[in-house]
Order: sequence, then C-alpha cells, then structure tokens
Amino acid sequence: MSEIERSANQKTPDPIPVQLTDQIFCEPFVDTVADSMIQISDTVEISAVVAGDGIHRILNQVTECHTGDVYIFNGNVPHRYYAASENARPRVITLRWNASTCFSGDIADPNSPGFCYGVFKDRSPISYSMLNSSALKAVTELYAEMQAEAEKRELSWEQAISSRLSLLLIMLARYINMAETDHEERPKEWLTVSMAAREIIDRYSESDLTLESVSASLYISKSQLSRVFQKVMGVSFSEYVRNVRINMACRLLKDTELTNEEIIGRCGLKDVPSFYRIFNTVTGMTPFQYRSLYHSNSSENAVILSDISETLQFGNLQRLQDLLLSALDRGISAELILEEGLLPGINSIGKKFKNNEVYVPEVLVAARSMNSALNTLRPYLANGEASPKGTVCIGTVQGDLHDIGKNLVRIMMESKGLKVIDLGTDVSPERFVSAAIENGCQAICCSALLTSTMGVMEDVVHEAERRGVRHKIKIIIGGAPISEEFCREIGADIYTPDAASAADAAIACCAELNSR
Ligand code: B1M
Repeated sequence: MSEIERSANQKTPDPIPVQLTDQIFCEPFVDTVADSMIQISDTVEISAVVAGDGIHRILNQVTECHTGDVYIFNGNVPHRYYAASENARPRVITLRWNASTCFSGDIADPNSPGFCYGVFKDRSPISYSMLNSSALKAVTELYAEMQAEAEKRELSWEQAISSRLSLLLIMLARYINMAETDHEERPKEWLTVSMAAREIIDRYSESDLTLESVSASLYISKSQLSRVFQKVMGVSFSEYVRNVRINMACRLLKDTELTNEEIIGRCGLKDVPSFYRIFNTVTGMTPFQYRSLYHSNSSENAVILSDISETLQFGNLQRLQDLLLSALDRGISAELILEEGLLPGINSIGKKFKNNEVYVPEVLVAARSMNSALNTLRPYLANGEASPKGTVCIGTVQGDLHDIGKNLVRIMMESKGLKVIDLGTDVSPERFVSAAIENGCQAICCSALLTSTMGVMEDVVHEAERRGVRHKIKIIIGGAPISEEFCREIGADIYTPDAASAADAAIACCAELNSR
C-alpha cells in the first residue's frame, strides 16, 4: 500500500472502501526513486470515476460521485472512494506523479502559484484552483473533449478518459512549470469560487439556492461573488447553477423513469415551461427528445408526437383526434402531448408563415386543429376544484383575433382551480373592466399576439384607473410580443411568459386580494 493510501486510510475509515481497479503511475513523470520515498506533498494525483457511481470522501466531506467525475489534488489531501452499496461499486483510475521534478514551489500551499486542485464533477468543471488561467483553460478544454468523445459513444467513457488522463497530467505538468514564471496570482479568488461551486453542487436541488444565500454562507458580498465567479469560471453564477441543474436533469432523464415534475423537483427547477425553455437553451433539445435518445419506449412515443405535430399542420381533424386518443391510451400525459406535439406543430406553421412558405388559409386550418385538439385534451389538462380559488376574466385585446394562447391560459387557470370568465377575442378596454366589475374578478388577464395591438393593454390599465377599481383588480398580461419591461412601462401588474406561470400568478393575486 502506498504512503498516500496509508494516510488516506488512517483518516477516513469506512466499511466498504472501493479498490482502485487500475492504479497506474504516469511513467513520464514518476521519479526513479521508490514510491515511498516521494514526499506526498510533492505528488499530484488525478483520479477519475470511469464506471459506476459511489461515494467520494475528501477530508470529512462526503459527496456522491458518478461516472465521469475527475478529481485533481495534491497528494496529501486524503480522499477515497466508497461503494454506495455492496452492488454499486465505482471503478476508479488513479494517476500520480512527482511534481517536484518540474516545480520547486509548494503545490500544497493555496498561496503558491503551483497550488493544485481541481474537480470536474457531474461532467462539468465545478471547481478548480489550479495554477494560472492558461492551465485552467487548457485542462478545461481537454476535459470537454474527453466528455464529447465519450458522449459521441465512439469510445466508452472509460476508454476516453483512460486515453486522455495522462494527457491531462502532462498538461498540468507543463503549466505547473510555467506557473513559476507566470505570477498571475489568483489562488484566493479561486478558492472562493471553488467553495461556491462546491455549495452549488451540494445544493442544486434546493430552489432557494441563490447568489445571495451562497455569498452569505461564504461571508462575502453578492457583487464580489458575482464578479469573481464570472472572472474565474467564465460564466455567470446563475448560468453555472442552471448548467449544473440541467446536467443533473439529463442524467435523470437518461437513467430513470422519473416524470418531468419529479425531475424539476429534484433539480431545484421552477416549473414545466421554464424547464423546457432552459433545457432547450442548454441542450438544443426538449427533455422528451433527450430521453428518447436512450429509451426505446420513448422513441415510439416520439413518433406519435411528431405525427400529431404534422397532422395538426395539415388540418385532418379526425386523424388528429385518433392520434390524440391513442397517445393518451399509451399513457402519454396531456401536458407532454401539448409540449411535444401540438405546440411544435403550431410554431412550425408560424415559422413557415413568416418565411412565406404558407399563407393565411394554412395558418387558419392549423389554428382550427389546435383549438379542436385543446378541447379534446381539456378534461385531461384540467382537474378543476369544487370551490374556486378566485375569479378572473380573460380575453385577447381589441384588434387581435389570436385566441389559441389565450385559450391555453384559460385551460391552465381552470385546471388550477380558478373561475375564468372568457371574453373571447377583440376585447375593448371598457369590456374588460366592466366584465371584471360585474363578475367580482380579482384579475383582468389580457393576451396580445400582435405588436400593433399590445398598446391596448395600457388602455386597459387607464380604464381600470378611470373606473376607480385599479387598487382592487390586478392586471396580468402576456403573449408573444409582451415583455417584463413593457409590463412595467404601461403600469400593469404582472407579465408571465407562458400559460402555466400565468395561472400561478393569477392564483397568487387572488390569494393576496382575498387576504386583505
Ligand atoms: Co397570426 N400572426 N396573424 N394568425 N399567427 C402571428 C402572431 C405572427 C407572429 C406570425 C408571423 O409573422 N410569424 C404575426 C405577428 C407579427 C407581429 O405582430 N409581431 C401574425 C400576423 C402578422 C397575423 C396577421 C396580421 C396576418 C395577416 O392577416 N396578414 C393576422 C392578424 C389578424 C388579427 O388578429 N387581427 C393574423 C391572423 C392569424 C390567423 C387568424 C390566421 C391565426 C389565428 C387563429 C386563432 O388564433 N384562432 C394566426 C396564427 C395561428 C398565428 C401563429 C402562427 C400562431 C399563434 C399561436 O396560436 N401560437 C403566429 C406565429 C407564432 O406564434 N408562431 C402568428 C401558439 C400559442 C399557444 O402561443 O399565442 O404565443 P401564444 O401563447 C403563448 C404565450 O405567448 C403565452 O402563453 C401561451 C402558451 O404558453 N400567452 C400568455 C399568451 N397569452 C397570454 C396571456 C397571459 C400570459 C401568457 O396572461 C394573461
């Protein structure tokens, strides 16, 4: 047993430690002196989990480890891998080399430019306090290459990582060497960011993981953490948190049968629409498409959903109805049919219309299919409650005839227990406000799809003021051209980007007004 293992063993006793299955000493760098003669603090150690999941303990800190995690430490950081259970044993490869042959500084001292520490966890670089920015960049790029290679499945992760691990070491050696002359000292900032990244990894499932809470736990200001995070990581704090969450969501989609809602809960995400939006931004796919890559059952469902999307565009109502029912029969949820079948269909028509590939009649046909499909799905989307949580009125503003988005918002609101008075399309400000007063509504919900009609929303705000009810009726607005900024500008209360969040916002408004 090596010196390193002996010392790690003494400090971290555990019932089922994992055997390092491949323990290779990186030939080019290991001194000719015997292993036991090398000062632990002079060695750099890279270990990688190449298969399976388990537990990793660094000093007294215990975290999960997964295939693809890479840890770079100087040799006197006691850390070990453990099996999560008798049957779940990670395979770990470890490389070590004697850094004193090429670096005379102290790699164990956080204030030394050669201080060596890096963690690539959950397949993304989560913390590193290594050397200089060039080393960081080089190692991060190499890691990304390994990951891409493993993911392309040309090589297994194990093969990809084994072949590149020694390269990582070579790279580190080169930059440790350079660190002696490159005195761009940043270890303190890196340590701060490492600690923040560590906290993000530990708390990604908590929805209240914020810049504020992390900076408070590190006893630094929000702006300071935000600045050093961006500088060291090259991405903002919130982007980083988002990426960690989406990485974890990818893993769950691939390895489990959890529903979107369950995944959202486990990854600290907000709701289905924002999950879809963020997931798409990061991966270029929907969660369902991602899952379909790995599950044959999901790929069959994907075929039905893309059929639904196509049929909606051609307007064959009977076939659409059959497909919807057969999708429901197969256990595909109404929400998924909406997100993966109907909405892509209507959006695709919208794009074709913009590019002059189809004209108004085709759009009308698709819109008719969409409304009929929404009617079919309505009972499955809505699970209305006996006593309403509040009353709202909804409509598309004057001059605007688009009603699909508005209908969807209405269905979501009803499904969450609100009583909804639907005023239809082309609704004047006077009608909105009169209907709200007559029906005792707590909120007026306005939808607009045209840039030329969005201004009507401001008239609704003025009309509510003129009739003296502005203080007791909230005005919620939405639709493709609307934004948060526009909402502020016109003095409306709430903007939401999608139907589900519109329903949540309306419920919150009703609760607030009811409690007064
Ligand atoms: Co029209 N149309 N259209 N159209 N149409 C758009 C909106 C357009 C973007 C198409 C394009 O050029 N790519 C473009 C608007 C450009 C602009 O102003 N920036 C446009 C145009 C120009 C027009 C006409 C002027 C075309 C013409 O005649 N030359 C004309 C206007 C008629 C009028 O209203 N006075 C017109 C007509 C039509 C049809 C009648 C043919 C048909 C509507 C049929 C119907 O609704 N019953 C139609 C359609 C279908 C579209 C597209 C293709 C689809 C709209 C849609 O239903 N999307 C659309 C292009 C597109 O969006 N891709 C387009 C699906 C729906 C679920 O999304 O409504 O955005 P959306 O709702 C979302 C969110 O926005 C949000 O939640 C919903 C889902 O989560 N949301 C809210 C909506 N309301 C909310 C309210 C909230 C909160 C969230 O709180 C209260």
